[in-house]
Amino acid sequence: MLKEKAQVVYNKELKDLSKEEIYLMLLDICKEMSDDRKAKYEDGKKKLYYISAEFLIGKLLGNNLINLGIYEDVKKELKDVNISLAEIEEIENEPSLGNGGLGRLAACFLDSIATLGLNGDGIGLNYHLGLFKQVFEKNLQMETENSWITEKSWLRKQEETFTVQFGDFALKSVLYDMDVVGYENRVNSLHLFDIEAADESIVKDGIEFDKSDVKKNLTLFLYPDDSTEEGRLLRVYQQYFMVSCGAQLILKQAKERGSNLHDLYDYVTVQINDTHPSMVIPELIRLLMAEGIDIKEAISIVEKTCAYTNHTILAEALEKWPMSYLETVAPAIVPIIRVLDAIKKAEYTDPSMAIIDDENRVHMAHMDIHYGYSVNGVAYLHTEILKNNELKQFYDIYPEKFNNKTNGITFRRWLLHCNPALTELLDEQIGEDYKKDAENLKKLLEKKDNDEVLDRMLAIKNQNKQALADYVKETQGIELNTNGIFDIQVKRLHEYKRQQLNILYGIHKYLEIKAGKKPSTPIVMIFGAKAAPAYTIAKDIIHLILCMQELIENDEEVKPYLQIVMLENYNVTKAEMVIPACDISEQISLASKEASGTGNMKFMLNGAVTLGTEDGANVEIHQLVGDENIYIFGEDSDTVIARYERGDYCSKDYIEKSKVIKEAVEFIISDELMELGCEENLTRLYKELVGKDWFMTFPDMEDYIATKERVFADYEDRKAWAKKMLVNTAMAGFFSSDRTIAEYNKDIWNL
Ligand code: 26V
Repeated sequence: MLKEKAQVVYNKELKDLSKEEIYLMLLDICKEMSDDRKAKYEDGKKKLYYISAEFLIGKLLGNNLINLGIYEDVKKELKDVNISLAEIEEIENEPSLGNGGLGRLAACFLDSIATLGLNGDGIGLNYHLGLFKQVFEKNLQMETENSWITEKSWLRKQEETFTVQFGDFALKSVLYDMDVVGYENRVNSLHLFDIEAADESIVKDGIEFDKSDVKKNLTLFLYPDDSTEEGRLLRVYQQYFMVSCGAQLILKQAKERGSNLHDLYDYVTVQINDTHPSMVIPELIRLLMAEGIDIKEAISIVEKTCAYTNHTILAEALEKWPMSYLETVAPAIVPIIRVLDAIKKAEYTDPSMAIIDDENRVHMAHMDIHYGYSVNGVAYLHTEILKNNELKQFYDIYPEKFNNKTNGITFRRWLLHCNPALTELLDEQIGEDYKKDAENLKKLLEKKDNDEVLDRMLAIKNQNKQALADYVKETQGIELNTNGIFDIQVKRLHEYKRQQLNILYGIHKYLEIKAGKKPSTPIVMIFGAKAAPAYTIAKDIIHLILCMQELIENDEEVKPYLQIVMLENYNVTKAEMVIPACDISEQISLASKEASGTGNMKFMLNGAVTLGTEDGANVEIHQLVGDENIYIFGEDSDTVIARYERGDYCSKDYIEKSKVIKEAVEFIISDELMELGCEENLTRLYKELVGKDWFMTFPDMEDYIATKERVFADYEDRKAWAKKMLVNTAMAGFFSSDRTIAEYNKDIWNL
């Protein structure tokens, strides 16, 4: 196939093409094949629109080749002329359209929607620079722009344009579509809206730019810094632009499928991914009114069309926009929001349920819950906390709206693509039907006492560790000790995720080794995390990790036993390297705070054993694998929630009570670290932990240390460890996003 194409396109032999030429040729082949597939599938009557500020899709070439069913053929044809497909895949820039779990979930969902043959598209924005690129300088995180769009890419420019009217001006949209290729199934679209005049040249110095120049900056960055009013306004401009374009597209397509708009809910369902797209509710109402439908009917149509997913209980992450912002950005929907608010205020007097509060702020989640037909959390525990605590007042009046949809991940990317060796072993041992129905992974349990299978699982893990080590050596010049146990925490940096707890353990271990107590197996602690540019304490935690990395790197006494390494610019591409190489998956959030987590599922699938709190989807992992195959520590969510309610947490009490905690915390401001790091940052972090510690690092710390010692001791028995690995992989089927999407469809979308 490639040979002929090389002749036609470049008039060259395949072996003589450059990597770039091969990449572009494969891009074309994929597009042609997905066009053929698109023509084969019917649209049906009802269509889902998954609307989201983020789609963290990762590189697409490998994934699309797999889903088109030609990955192995292409790989072989290239190998025959001595070209590695992996090297071709490296050419592609990773799209920078997301931040973390929320955006990656949206990407996994699109893959599963198409794979299950459902008619459902994504709607989002085409950020030119997306999320910043992280670079380390002097042990500090610096941010630079991440320009990812190339002349030829997966983006396909469409003819369709819409106009969005803001308060003082209007902007015309440009639409780019990307194909979403299902695994041996239909092809859907990800619609990414943009503006023609987006101007990357206004970005100066790192990621600084004029936040007020909306006509040029609207689609430059994902989550522009919101520490200033102009930054916050820009976020609202982005959100309104996204939902207005989306709503216009939705209505246009619904009419094309035969809707008269009075019956919109028979033709359309809109899944609102967190609150960033919440303005789609009043915008749809507005557009229906513009079509001659009266407001009462328009509201009742939209109420049956929109469904909302909540992804966090953190108060600071639940969006509340001042009414004045909406008056500036989207004055046309302000009167509608006032009506929506008035209707509910007349019915419910509880001020905690108001859409517009007494400070004249609009609570986006409240609007979603009142006017959506479904509200779901993303893991069992999370949904329970929403129902019984955070959103209890809403659950009391709308119990029928609340439902749980435990998150999932696509096995195409997180097993088939990232771990071909494990995939091959599975194919050989249990057949390939797990690829279509992930529950079949359970067949692997029958091999639990098969020494050959266990040895091969260990060998594959070692091979993946070596591959990661090679990559880290090449990209960061650091040599990982592949004889060590790889203990990994990769995720956005946030205090509730408690990277600080992990690095305090690192300090504790360092001090122990210094005092002569050496671990039998070397410990390789790996971190990867970006901190929001304005999140000072998160950046200080990165600083501490990097200082510890440097301290140990230069300490020949400690280095053979302990390594601390922070990967620069952690992203989907790096995740695909890191996850298959992991022995211990750190999922140590403060119980009740991590809505679900999805990294935990990826690690489990790839045979890592979880060390975690009873939080988010860890609870379900625990249930599936049993006590023997997971390490649970720390206080449970009820205890934590009760302590927040009492408001009597005092970190000093814990620090003073425990020698190990005190020594580790004091080390943050030790001479050794002050010499390597910035006094200001280290002191600030120290004071934060000693004086406040809002996310309660210390009540769990002694248990964390003790549990980790147990993990390391158990790791010494490799055969027993391999069994834990096997059980984790075998039981991961539940976390396939195909299962999650089938549930969304059955309970919410009814496509
Ligand atoms: C947003 C913000 C924004 C402002 C300041 C602090 C802050 C903290 C957290 C967030 C998170 C927003 C929503 C989100 O990304 N949630 C994640 O969604 C994943 C997919 O459902 C889930 O696995 C993660 O547990 C959850 O944190």
